[in-house]
Amino acid sequence: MWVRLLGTLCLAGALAHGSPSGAETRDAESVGTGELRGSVRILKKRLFGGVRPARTHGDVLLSVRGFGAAPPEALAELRQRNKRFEPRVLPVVVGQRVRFPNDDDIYHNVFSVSPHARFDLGHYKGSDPPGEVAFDAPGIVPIYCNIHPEMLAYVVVLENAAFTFSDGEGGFRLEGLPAGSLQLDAWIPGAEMVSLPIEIIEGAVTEVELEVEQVQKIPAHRRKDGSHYPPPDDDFYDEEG
Ligand SMILES: [Cu+2]
Repeated sequence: MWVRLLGTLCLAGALAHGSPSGAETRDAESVGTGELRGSVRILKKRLFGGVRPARTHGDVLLSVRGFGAAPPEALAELRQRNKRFEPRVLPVVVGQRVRFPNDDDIYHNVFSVSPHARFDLGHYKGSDPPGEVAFDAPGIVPIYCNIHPEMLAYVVVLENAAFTFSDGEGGFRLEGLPAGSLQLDAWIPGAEMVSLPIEIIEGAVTEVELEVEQVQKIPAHRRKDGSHYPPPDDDFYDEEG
C-alpha cells in the first residue's frame, strides 16, 4: 500500500514518516474543500498460497473519517428481493433511518445481534408495512433473516456522507472534503478494513492508491436465538410464516 499526493511532494514525505496529528473532529463547513481521487485493488487468495489481483476491483466501499455531519432526512432502503438483501452493502450516516421493504411474496425477517445495533423486526410479507431502524452507532452491522440463512447484508454506519464505491477498474473520487488531515477507510465483505491517513488540500486533488485483501471466508451465522438454521429442505417457515 502506498500514497501519492500529486503536486504536494513535501506532504508525501511527511506522510511517509507518520502523518501530522489531525485527529480532532472539525466542522466541514468552516474550512475550504479539496478532492480525493484514487484507485483500489482487490487481492484474492491464490490456490496454493499468497494473493493475486482480482479480475475486477469494483464495489469496495471507500469512506472518509475525521469530520461529522448530520444524517440525511431521507430514509435509506435495504430491500428483500428474491431471497436476498439488496444492496449487499448499505452505507448510512450515524442517526440515519433505514427501511427494510419486503418485495417477495414470502415472509422474511430482519434482525441484527451486532453490538452497534441490536434489533428484530419480526416476520412480514410484501403487503405488510416495512420495518424501520435508526442506526445510532458507527460500525459495520451484519443484517440477517431468521428464516433464510443465505440472506446477509451489511449496514455500514459512518460519521458523514463522504463515501463512495469503487468502479470495476477500482477507481473512485470524492469531492467537497474538508481540508486537513483525515482518514480514508476501504472495505469490502471478506476483507479487513484498510485505513490510510490522507491530507486534503483546499482547491487541490489528493491521489491515493491502496489494496484490500478479500481473503476471508464469511463464516456461517446463527439464528437470532443462537440456534442453527434448520436443514435447507426444511421450508415450513415459508408456508406458516
Ligand atoms: Cu428471508
